[in-house]
Amino acid sequence: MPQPSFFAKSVPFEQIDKLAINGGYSSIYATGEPNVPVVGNWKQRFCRLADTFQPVLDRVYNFEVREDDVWIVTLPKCGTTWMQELTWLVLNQCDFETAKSIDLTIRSPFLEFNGVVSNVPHDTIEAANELSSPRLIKSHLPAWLLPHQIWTKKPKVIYVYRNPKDAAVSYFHHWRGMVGYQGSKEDWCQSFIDGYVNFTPCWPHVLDFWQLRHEPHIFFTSYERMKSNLGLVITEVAKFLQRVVTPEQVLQMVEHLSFESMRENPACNHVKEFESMKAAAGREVEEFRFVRRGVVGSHKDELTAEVIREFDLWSDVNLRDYKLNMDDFANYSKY
Ligand code: PPS
Repeated sequence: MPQPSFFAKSVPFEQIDKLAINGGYSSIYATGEPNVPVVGNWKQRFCRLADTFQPVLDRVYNFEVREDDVWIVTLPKCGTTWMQELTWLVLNQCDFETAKSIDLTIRSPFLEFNGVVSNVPHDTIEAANELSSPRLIKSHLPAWLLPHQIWTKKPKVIYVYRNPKDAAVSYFHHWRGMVGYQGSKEDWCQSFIDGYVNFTPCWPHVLDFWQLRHEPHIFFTSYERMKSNLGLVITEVAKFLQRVVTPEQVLQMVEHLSFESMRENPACNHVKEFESMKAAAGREVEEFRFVRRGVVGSHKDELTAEVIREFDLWSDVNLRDYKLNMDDFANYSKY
């Protein structure tokens, strides 16, 4: 029997009772030293995940990577879908027709989705295995939980950062709409800060990719940059992937990728995932539009001053030793 690559320590129920819908959560640790450099002592690094992820993690870790894959890695709600659609178009000669007619989750699978929703027939790891090259694959896992071949075969990896206050607000709406969370926004934010929601803790996730940003196969950018100059980010992604996009195609993409267009585009609103989550939960959930608000700084009118202060303090504590602040991540450009 091969040794498992990870082990799980259960999170006591009292710590997650405000968050968990049902089932437990665990802190996942690596069994051996990861083959990618991580910030801090790898033995103390963990990632919090619902226990439904446990059957999926080794399958993900041992997933067969191809050199010409492109990976989109993010914390949840940081502009993943937006960047997936952008990158898919760059890789597929701006084939807008196919982009509109085939759900993005089919064109670009979410590798560990069966950890989020375990009792669905669609196996996203199998789907990713069967996809023809060049594949575009999404993951929210931290660097050291990703398929280990990423760090030897070195396919291109695009990492999108977003201000955690905005990401947490967006994640709250997602958790309510997609998963049926009934708790308060304040409890949700506290769980995010304390690192009890899937894929957290947040800052080590960001910092691992930040320290890799100069590697030729890593492209680090932000939701904030996409909002401030989408055309520029499109040309940078094309450069990174060594693909050609004409100025006219950039204009067409900017239109296709605008908030308004994507909001009205069923292929980009995770309709299939939403349906399978609803079916798996066997319950009604309130109307939820995935492409929701699309604003930089949305936390300002959605969080209280006290919660914002807590977030800022937490960021400061986590970034101080690295002499970094949130603008460093939001403004960074590889080129
Ligand atoms: S997920 O579930 O992790 O894959 O979510 P993710 O795609 O990372 O993030 C969803 C947020 O991205 C916003 N979004 C956009 N903003 C601006 N323009 C466009 N075209 C766009 N497409 C998606 C989406 O609205 C979510 O953010 P919030 O703040 O909730 O609006």
